[in-house]
Amino acid sequence: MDIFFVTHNEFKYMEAKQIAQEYDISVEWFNLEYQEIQENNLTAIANTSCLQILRDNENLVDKNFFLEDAGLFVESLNGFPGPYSSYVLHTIGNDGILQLMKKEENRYAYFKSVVAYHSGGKIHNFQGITDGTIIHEIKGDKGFGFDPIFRPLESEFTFAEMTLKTKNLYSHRQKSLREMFNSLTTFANK
Ligand code: ITT
Repeated sequence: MDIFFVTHNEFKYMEAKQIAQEYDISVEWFNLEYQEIQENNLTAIANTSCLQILRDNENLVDKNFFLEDAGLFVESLNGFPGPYSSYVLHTIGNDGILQLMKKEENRYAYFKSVVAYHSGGKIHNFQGITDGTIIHEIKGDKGFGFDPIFRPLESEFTFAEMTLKTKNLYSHRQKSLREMFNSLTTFANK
């Protein structure tokens, strides 16, 4: 089974490729940077992006493809940056988040991932959440985005201290992707 992952983020693609291998699914990278609408809901953002991509890329209409939208939700910041994660990363960055939380004792946060999978004119959603902690200083140099400040509850390491394979044991993205791959393989075997 061949499916395309529409993303401009190579790290995301590499994570997906590694997981897909376990399911005998081949994921190809469709490297495209697309505009995301501003919305409070990741599923609505992902689905709107999917429809826009279909409208603007005729060559994808008869293809099976997915995109994925993720966000970091910090409890003490009332869920900020959440759906605005890209903007916040590019503006105040990890240092800015740490600064905002300098005196904060409640360090709980979660990452959420929502997949929009297109096949035969229909869109299907899958999601995954990973609970964790915002640590006090940047740790690790692997991965991308907020990886150096986020430590999943089940680990003593941040995502940025983990190899891709280890991040794929804990991440929000591996959960949403596994949901999708499980459903694709179940469907294909029926
Ligand atoms: P595409 O939209 O092209 O897929 P992106 O990097 O913009 O790639 P998102 O919109 O899903 O991906 O991500 C929103 C922000 O959250 C972005 O700044 C990411 O760097 C960050 N982010 C998403 N997943 C992450 C992860 O697993 N670890 C750390 N940061 C992450």
